Amino acid sequence: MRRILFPLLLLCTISAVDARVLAVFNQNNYEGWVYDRPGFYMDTEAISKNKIGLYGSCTLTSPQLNCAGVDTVIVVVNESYSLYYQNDKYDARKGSPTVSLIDEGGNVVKSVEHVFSTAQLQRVFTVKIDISDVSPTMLKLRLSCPQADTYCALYMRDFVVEGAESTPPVAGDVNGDGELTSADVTSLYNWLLNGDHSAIVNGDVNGDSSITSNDVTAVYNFMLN
Ligand SMILES: [Ca+2]
Ligand SMILES: [Ca+2]
Repeated sequence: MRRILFPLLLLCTISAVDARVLAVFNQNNYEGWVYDRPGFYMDTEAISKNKIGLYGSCTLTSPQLNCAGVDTVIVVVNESYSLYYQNDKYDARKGSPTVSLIDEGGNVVKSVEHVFSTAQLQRVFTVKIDISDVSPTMLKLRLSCPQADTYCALYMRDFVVEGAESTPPVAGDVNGDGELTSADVTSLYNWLLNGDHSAIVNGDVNGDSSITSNDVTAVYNFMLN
């Protein structure tokens, strides 16, 4: 059963060598995302039926992303709409959302503010964050809008977080740390025996679209050759 749980992940890691999918947020895939709106509770069922609104102090935070080997995190928002009340005091661009990457301790390691241009409305947009100089590989993505005196709101329903790699993957590098070692075998065993996929980035070593003991054999073959 476990062998078929990752068809999407496997397809992504195989077909997109230079950019793999790190996380997806849409109506069918919102597990692990945390919507934080003080004084307001929105459960996952509600998230599945609504666009996520960001304004004031609201944030939307991704599950942990394994960014090993990733040089650029790319957020591709496929459907959104934004509201501005622009006047002499409030500037649309300054009120546009912020995209941040945070480490396991909750610290912001990278941040891109004002991701919109001066356009009043952008339904589709892309944000790229260079993390080539960032040490931690386990990161979370956080979307937020400026606090307080801005009149801005962003509503989203569908976006993808991708990781672009500048270096080609190492054959048999299951855990994505850029090296072929016994840790890659351990990563596969942790999945096959315990269902722990936290250290698997490219588990389908032999390219048959499933993760099985044959991939352990494939890793050993790469080690021997
Ligand atoms: Ca490795
Ligand atoms: Ca396989």
